[in-house]
Amino acid sequence: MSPEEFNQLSVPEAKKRLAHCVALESWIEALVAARPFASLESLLQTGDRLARGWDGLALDKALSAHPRIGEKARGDDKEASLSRNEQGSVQQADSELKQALRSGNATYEQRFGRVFLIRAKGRSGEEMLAELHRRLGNDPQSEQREALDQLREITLLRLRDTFQ
Ligand code: 2AL
Repeated sequence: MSPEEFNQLSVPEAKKRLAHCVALESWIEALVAARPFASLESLLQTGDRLARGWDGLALDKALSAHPRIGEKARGDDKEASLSRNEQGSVQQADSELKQALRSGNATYEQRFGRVFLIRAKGRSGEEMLAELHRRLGNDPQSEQREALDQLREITLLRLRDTFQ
């Protein structure tokens, strides 16, 4: 789809086309309401600006759509297949790395009360494990900020891919 096509869609249809980017109805609605877009760059910029307004509540809501790192997303919907693709590098990982991720995920969830979120695309399993260990040292406030940044990166990558 091109930005021009996106501009022309009905509101419900335009919302449907963005549904896989993030499980946050308010972000999708605001981006659809901000049409028309003169270019892909301005669309992405608006998506990014709107995502910078997310808070902890938004993070908890959006996490429902992100399986743990190392846990294969089930289902045949678009989000599950995007997630499998993003996490491709860990799906090939050896069992030692997978076990280390499982145990790190459990420690993280105990410490912060939510699933560890990281932009997986472009990162190896080892890199994600190192990030997981580093972020376990964060205080809750800095960690929430990092997780929100990662959610924004994942969403913007998915948004960009929607328009190619
Ligand atoms: C994910 C996911 O499914 N895709 C991605 O980039 N990160 N999950 C996660 N827990 O970080």
